[in-house]
Amino acid sequence: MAQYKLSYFDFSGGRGEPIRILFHAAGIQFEDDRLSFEQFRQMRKSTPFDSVPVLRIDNVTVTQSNAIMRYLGKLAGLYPKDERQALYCDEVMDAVENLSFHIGQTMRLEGDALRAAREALADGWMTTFLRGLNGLLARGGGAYFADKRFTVADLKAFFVIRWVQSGALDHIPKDIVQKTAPALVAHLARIEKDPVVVAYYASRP
Ligand SMILES: N[C@@H](CCC(=O)N[C@@H](CS)C(=O)NCC(=O)O)C(=O)O
Repeated sequence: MAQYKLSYFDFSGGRGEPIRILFHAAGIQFEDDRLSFEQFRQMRKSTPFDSVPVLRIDNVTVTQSNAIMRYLGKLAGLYPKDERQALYCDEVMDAVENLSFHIGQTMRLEGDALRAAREALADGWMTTFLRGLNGLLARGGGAYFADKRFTVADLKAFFVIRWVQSGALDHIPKDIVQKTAPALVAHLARIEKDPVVVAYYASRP
């Protein structure tokens, strides 16, 4: 049996937490290597793309959160077998990754530069993204993005939408999701209560 080690920051969000949940859903044991920012600073140059998450499978290093999620989603039965539904799933995941990239570009800014960048993001690309994602949810039937059931796409969207509306991102209005894409707020509540998510947190100390 393969040995898995996932390296990511020690918090319940971002690109790493959905991967942890999928390991649990697939019933696969893994080493949960939770990094402090100092540990990340020391190890980042040894990663293929200067970033985490990094997954080690035996002695092989793999990156890219969406690719890892698809791999585990297939093992957990949470990725569509139907090609068209898989396409819808991938579309959501790539769009979310795009938003994460845009937010990431603002993370090291401070003061007026941070305010200007975040306000421009909120009024511009983030609003476009939220409208688009709202549309993809409607296309999926309103409850889930693809396959009329919980898939890796719902998990990917959940963590970034929760982050956006948490108020943790300075200068991003807390009500931006509610105002722009109310169906995504209902989606958050649905995914938070999904048995896959609930079972993972129930398994944690
Ligand atoms: N496309 C990559 C992006 C990875 C990425 O940017 N990860 C962030 C953390 S969530 C990171 O390591 N950032 C390093 C930095 O901002 O210095 C993926 O999906 O895994």
